[in-house]
Amino acid sequence: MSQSPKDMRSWIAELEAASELIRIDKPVDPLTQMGSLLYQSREKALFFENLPHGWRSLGQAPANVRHAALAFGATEETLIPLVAKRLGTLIPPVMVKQAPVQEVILGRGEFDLTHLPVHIAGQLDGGPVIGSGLMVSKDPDTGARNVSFHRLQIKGPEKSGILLYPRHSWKNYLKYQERNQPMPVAIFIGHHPLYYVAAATTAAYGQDEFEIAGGLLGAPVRLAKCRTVDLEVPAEAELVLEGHIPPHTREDEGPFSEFQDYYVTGTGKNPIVEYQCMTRRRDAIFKNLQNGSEMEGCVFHKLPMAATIFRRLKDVGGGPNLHNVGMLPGVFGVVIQMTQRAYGEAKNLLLAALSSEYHHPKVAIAVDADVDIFNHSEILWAIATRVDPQRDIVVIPGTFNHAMDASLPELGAPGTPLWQRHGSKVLIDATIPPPADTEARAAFERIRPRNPGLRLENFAAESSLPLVRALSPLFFGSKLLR
Ligand SMILES: Cc1cc2nc3c(=O)[nH]c(=O)nc-3n(C[C@H](O)[C@H](O)[C@H](O)COP(=O)(O)O)c2cc1C
Ligand SMILES: [Mn+2]
Repeated sequence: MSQSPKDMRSWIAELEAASELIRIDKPVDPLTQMGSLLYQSREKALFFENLPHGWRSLGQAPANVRHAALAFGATEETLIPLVAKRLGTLIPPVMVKQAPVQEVILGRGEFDLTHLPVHIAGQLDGGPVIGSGLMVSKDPDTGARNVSFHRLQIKGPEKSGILLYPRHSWKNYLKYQERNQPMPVAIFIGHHPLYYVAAATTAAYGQDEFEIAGGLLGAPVRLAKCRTVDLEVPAEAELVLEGHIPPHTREDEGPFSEFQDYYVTGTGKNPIVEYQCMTRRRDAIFKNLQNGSEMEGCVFHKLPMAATIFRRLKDVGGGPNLHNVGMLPGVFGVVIQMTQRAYGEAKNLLLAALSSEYHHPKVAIAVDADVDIFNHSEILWAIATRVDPQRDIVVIPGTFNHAMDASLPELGAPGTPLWQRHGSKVLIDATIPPPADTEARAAFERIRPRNPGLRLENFAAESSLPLVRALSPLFFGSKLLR
């Protein structure tokens, strides 16, 4: 283990060593070109080396679950149980005096947000949006810290819009607004992905996400005091914006390429951020983060959500036989992989999964251990072949749903305390009878070939071997053959 703390530079090196990083040395225009390149790169991270104003930037890192597993030293299958376990450990941060992120300190008039390589992701986006900013704010009553993601639409050299979804930072903001005071904020950009996972974790109100980050990292987060606000930021971040969100001010914000793969939700009259200071490393690297279904933003949405729900479910009914939890594309669906101990147990877990820290889950599906939850056609197969709709599908009407679910009726508007969607939820139990009921379970025994260990390449003609080898991950990737 190296002594130096994990940061975005160690992450870039790790990606490159794993052949997961593509360097781009040709000039790229963030406003017209970068979004398209990020959108295409679902397999590899991109490192832009030639951006306007001399900037370099990292994007699509993690591009997928394989990259996320690399960041945690896990595999696709062990990732969620491992993160769930680490979420149970909180390590308080430590304060440091020397902070690389404060090598350069720029006051009002000395920095210009429009010179950052902030990109426009989608065709209908309202403008360039910082998607990689993690905002630190405090509860003015208790001083408790909160760290969370917020889209920041650039509106001028020292000003951005902000979407404050009704959760912890919004709650903090409403307290400041009540007092007619601006909310001081510090936004850090560019760090190791475990910081991003911690920021995307919704825990109890008042829980400092830097303690969560410490638990995920297995080491305390190193914090430095900000220069113009009474807040702390990670010393090894790449860049920090210090500012405040004025009370009552609302301006047009959005549309923006969002996590469900739509533009419109959240668009409206939203608060703004005014910045008075930028600090950064001398050779700071920017971080671009693109949203959209199954883009980098979704990896950060889904990973802590699945792990948090896993943590809740593992104790439902005194310890079920829970194997894994996965989120579906668009983030409103959750899949529980479990083996029921008794009839009806899956429904109990499904109810719990629909009512967690997170607003997103609307569709909850339970499947057995023999269903590969990383293969969505397997999940659809289980629904089609293991579900008696009148018995196994339950719709719960009149629930509180995620305010950015376009399929449900919207109440209130973004930027107001009434903003929500009032809709419904559905649970689908696609598990099979418990192992104790051997006879009933036997009807669902899956087909396996005789001699599953045989390998096609040992039988194919010499001339066909290259073809067989090229396709072998497809032939032998099936978990049923293992
Ligand atoms: C990629 C990504 C983008 C997000 N963008 C926003 C956003 O623009 N506004 C917002 O309020 N929450 C956004 N979130 C959600 C929250 O930051 C996140 O879920 C976090 O848990 C909320 O923290 P809090 O509950 O401590 O306030 C985003 C999450 C991710 C993963
Ligand atoms: Mn929080």
